[in-house]
Amino acid sequence: MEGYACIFDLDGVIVDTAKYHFLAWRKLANALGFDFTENQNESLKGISRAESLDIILAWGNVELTHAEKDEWLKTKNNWYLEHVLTMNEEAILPGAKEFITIVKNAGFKIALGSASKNAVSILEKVGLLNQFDAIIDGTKTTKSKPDPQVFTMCADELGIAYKNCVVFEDAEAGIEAALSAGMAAIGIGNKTILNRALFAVNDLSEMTLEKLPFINSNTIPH
Ligand code: B16
Ligand code: MG
Repeated sequence: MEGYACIFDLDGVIVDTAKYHFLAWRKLANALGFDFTENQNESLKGISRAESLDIILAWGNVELTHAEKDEWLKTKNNWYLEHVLTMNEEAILPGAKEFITIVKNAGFKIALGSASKNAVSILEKVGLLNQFDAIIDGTKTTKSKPDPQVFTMCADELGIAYKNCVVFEDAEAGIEAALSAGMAAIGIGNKTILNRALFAVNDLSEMTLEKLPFINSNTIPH
């Protein structure tokens, strides 16, 4: 039997850490004398920490040296981790744990494809670390979404053909990354923003095996 895989993004798909990123980035902006809105924060989803800082500094017309940026990146991450410390199993988004179990029981491989350098500690905090056959995160990638690298690395580690992978993503950049990899993409969240996805659901509680694009009588192992 040919292998198939589901690749999950972390922030916005498995856990709602976007609100903690927003709080920490906003604290940084305020410390530098400006502010930004939750709406602007939408465009930071799926974007790496360093690139997010550059975008935010441009919003505030603030220019910093490399050394200053490095300091702020550390400070922002420490503020972010203060929130991560409070996370437990209850922080898992609706349906995520259940759908992962359904997919695993159906015999498909599971991977995490996230831009976050904190992915492993977050999965550990919410008790999902041992669920994944492969974990590719911001500590392993050299290119950010919309580059397909994070997802092709997942498939390569699993030994699954790209066309047999489906990616679950809450960010436009992540949907683009999946499509560039030749994978199917299912959106989590706003159907209008994620209009390039195969379809979108509000959260994984709305997902069933039958909705997976590669499901037919030949793909379910007997
Ligand atoms: P960190 P994802 C992304 O996670 C977040 O959506 C994005 O806001 C964040 O800047 C990025 O991870 C890096 O996170 O600061 O923890 O390394 O959606 O790709 O799981
Ligand atoms: Mg995300």
